[in-house]
Amino acid sequence: MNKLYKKIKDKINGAKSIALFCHIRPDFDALSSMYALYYGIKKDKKVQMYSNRKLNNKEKLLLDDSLIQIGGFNPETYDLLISVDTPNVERLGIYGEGFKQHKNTIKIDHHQPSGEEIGDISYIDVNSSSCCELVFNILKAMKCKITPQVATILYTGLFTDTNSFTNLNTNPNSFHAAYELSQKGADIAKVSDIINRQKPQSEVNITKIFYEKYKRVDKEIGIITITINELKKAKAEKIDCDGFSMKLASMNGINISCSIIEMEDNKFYCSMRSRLGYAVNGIAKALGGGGHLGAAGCVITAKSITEAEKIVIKEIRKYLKSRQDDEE
Ligand SMILES: [Mn+2]
Repeated sequence: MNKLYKKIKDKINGAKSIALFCHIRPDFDALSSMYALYYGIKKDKKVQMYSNRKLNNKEKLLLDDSLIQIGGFNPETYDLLISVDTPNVERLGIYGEGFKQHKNTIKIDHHQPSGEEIGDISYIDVNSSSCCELVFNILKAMKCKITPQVATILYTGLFTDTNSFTNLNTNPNSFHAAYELSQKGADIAKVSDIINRQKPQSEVNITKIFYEKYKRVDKEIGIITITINELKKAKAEKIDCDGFSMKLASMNGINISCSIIEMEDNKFYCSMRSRLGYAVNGIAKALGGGGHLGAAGCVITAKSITEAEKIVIKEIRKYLKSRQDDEE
């Protein structure tokens, strides 16, 4: 067995009580990685999952929300802490400090390392299309039973982080994992149905605003800004806007796209996508965030959404200019 897998296996087997964490504003890959790990290892020990927010209605169709705890975490009551899909302390939100100070921690992630490192042991594979694939590898190495339920959960993270196997991060291992999970009884039809065919009305409402409002800058940059008022008008939340940067990047001629969603306190959540041959992780990093080559994000503090937009466009232009210079 791979040395790293063995180390992780020994740590997990040696612990009696384990707490699991994922990143703030979790996506399906983050939650699914945590849930699959939970089901895989809980057998003879106390395992508790923590998150910064409750599950939404869509997530509840695939994951049991009664198993997750929001807040109220005491690091001393656990022998081992494990983070999934999370590159740094900041992305752990309210759990960051406790995690950092704990003496026994593992990090399992597929993001480019950025910010303040976490984990005494790190299993990082930036070439993996989802964190769920890494958790799957660990569970296999530990000879944990992969039930159809766990296979379905792992498949959900893989399916969503590859955007239904269409993102640029999709690779032979993604399909191999999908094949294996399907063999282990993952309910592929159910996952497709929940992820792609059950758009809530709130998402439809805010998508209408998206199509009315999006714009192109310098022909090749796609931008959408969504204010708190627009979210309210559409009875929508940030999560309903999750596909916007991808929608922009799928438009002919757009090489870099960005959705800017207003949050509280002059903070703006910014999600970026790029076309093949272009990268957004450097742009996100320059703005204090991070991510993958073709999909990245950051949070910008600005006086207004217009100012946030200017900041992002400036950074995107800087990147496009440097890219041009490299070509010359
Ligand atoms: Mn992920």
